Amino acid sequence: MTRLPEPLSLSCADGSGSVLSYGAHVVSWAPEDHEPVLWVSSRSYYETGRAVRGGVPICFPWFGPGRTGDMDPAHGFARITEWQLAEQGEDTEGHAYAEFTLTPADVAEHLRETFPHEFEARFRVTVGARLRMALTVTNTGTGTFDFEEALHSYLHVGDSRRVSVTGLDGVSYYDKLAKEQRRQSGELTITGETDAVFAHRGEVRVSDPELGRTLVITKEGSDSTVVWNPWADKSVAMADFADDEWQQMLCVEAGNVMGSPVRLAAGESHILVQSIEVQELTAQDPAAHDA
Ligand code: TA6
Repeated sequence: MTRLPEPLSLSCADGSGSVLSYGAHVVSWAPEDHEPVLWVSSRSYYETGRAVRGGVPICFPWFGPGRTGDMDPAHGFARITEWQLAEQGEDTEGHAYAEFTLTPADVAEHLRETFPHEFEARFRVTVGARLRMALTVTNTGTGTFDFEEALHSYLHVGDSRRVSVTGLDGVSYYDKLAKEQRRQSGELTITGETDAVFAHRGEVRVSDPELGRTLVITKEGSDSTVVWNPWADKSVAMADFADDEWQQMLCVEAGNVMGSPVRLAAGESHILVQSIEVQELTAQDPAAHDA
């Protein structure tokens, strides 16, 4: 295993961030004059062959163990493969961006065999007052293939026990812990290990009374919203996760996973976008929860 090089810095007047070419993995972002919005574990590995624990891992071409339940590595090979930096610079709105590509030629042969299709994945990250991430997958072959994908965003929160997640009221979800379908009622609060895949295309708001802010997560081209917090026991079981760090993070992921894979015929493309903005906490946001 080799230690990863320093990430590429992206900075402009309204915000700054950084991204590794390894996994095209965004590892930091904050609007100007704000606390970091993305979280990375103090115990994260920074070496080839392992995923960085935090930021925004790109899950592709499958999610978790895949729909067969036996795929390896977890969440696919994209986040543990070196992507090619295609371009970087400032866009017409003065925001800093970088764009990476991944094709089968970049993937280790033993991993390439797990997904025997011709594709190009292109990931563009744009930082400013808003973080915008766009993952475009193109079928460059002659057949049709299905894939799963997710932008597995680790958000930095002041205390996960006090946040309130809105935008999911009435939405059906699969509870991966209880292994059953359920329906969300009202705001979602974190009161234990939480691992839920919502059939959901809209906006999610994470109100954080500890940090006095609301994170607004919007998306395009996504039928699945995943919410994950490992809570105490699972954090202790993960070597790359300090025991109490579950209190400072919450994953809200935009994707197309499990029952909602993407199908591409030859020559077709699909784009998945997740954007994150920071707003001050308002009186309309749910009240704080006692920790
Ligand atoms: O997105 C939630 C999840 O699928 C959880 O089940 C948990 O496994 C998490 O991803 C982290 O996965 P990782 O492979 O990065 O440890």
